[in-house]
Amino acid sequence: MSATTADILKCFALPGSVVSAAPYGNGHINDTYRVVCCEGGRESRFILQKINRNVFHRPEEVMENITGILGFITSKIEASGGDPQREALSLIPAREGKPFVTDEQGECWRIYRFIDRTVCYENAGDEEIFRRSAMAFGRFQKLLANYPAEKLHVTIPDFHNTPARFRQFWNAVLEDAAHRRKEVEEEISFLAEKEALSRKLERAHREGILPIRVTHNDTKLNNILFDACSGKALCVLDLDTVMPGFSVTDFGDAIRFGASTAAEDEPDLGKVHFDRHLYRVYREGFLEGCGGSLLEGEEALLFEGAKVITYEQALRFLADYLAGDVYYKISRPDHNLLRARTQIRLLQEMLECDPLQ
Ligand code: ADP
Ligand code: GN1
Ligand code: MG
Repeated sequence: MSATTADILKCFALPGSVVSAAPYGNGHINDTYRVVCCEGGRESRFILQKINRNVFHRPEEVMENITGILGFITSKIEASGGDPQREALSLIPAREGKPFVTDEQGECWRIYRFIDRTVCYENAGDEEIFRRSAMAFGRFQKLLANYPAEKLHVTIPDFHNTPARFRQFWNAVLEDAAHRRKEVEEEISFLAEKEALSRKLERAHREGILPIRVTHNDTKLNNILFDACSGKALCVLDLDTVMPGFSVTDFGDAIRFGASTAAEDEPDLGKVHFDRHLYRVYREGFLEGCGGSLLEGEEALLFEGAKVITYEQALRFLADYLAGDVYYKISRPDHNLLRARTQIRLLQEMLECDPLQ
């Protein structure tokens, strides 16, 4: 445990003494640690996170959103006879009363209760797991349907504004800060050719087909915990990006990650395919989870959402590769390039099929 983590942990009223704090999970954004405490021979676990300030410029606004959302979700879970301690994240307040601590460097830290006896999946593999995650994300959206959206801070402006993402990508190409442009001309041309895709959802919104809702905005499978015993999709995690958005974007983000035959960073593109069966499984689960709350026009745009978000993610990964890996965590020099290539491969296959046929 580093001196910093030890000092931060002292700011929270944890039970007994801290036994360990070690890096945990596979998130690309925050620094996550699993903390083990011991009191009278009894162990309890927590998740300590340092919010990435490079990504979230106003972490206190992120925390304000999260406390509001968790309060809202918790009372709904209680009202329906559920167990909010397992079905929702719960924050441990700092000793001075706030739900987070800011250190001398201005870094913002928070602690969640670790939800025990759960599993987190990095890929779908089993279709039943994927179906359950779809229902959970659909339900999450339904649960927040009447959350006062005007209370939410926009934690990352233009987060899923794909035309803006295209402009950021193009700037990264022009700047070529890491001198990598020459290696990726083929990928750049493909993405530039498909620029029209970036405008599809915004246009549908302007035409009144796609309403703004409160959405999760980061619906990867590894942002859900499953009950280890029952297999139920138990708890939706990673609430940093809950903001007003489009339902089809939440749908699409889960598809590009989970309806793939390989990991997001698979180096062998021969293994990367868009899995139409998994797509159908997720679609069914998501619609069931939404419980009839989607409009006909939104339902018709679900596959469009998947294509647009896969395209957007390719833009984001490749832009970060060109910029010199300044946004996503990487564990090899070409990590963002590998990620961009899997998204391009998935998009190419999506563009050539109708998954409902
Ligand atoms: P990031 O924003 O970096 O993706 P997450 O909030 O998604 O961070 O957390 C990273 C990982 O930590 C998750 O994918 C999950 O495996 C694990 N995790 C997060 N919160 C909890 C929790 N309360 N209980 C158990 N595991 C958790
Ligand atoms: C990031 O935090 P994590 O790993 O769940 C990113 C998502 C991307 C995803 C790609 C705040 O999600 O938008 O889709 O990586 N989160 C943020 O794997 O940028
Ligand atoms: Mg995450």
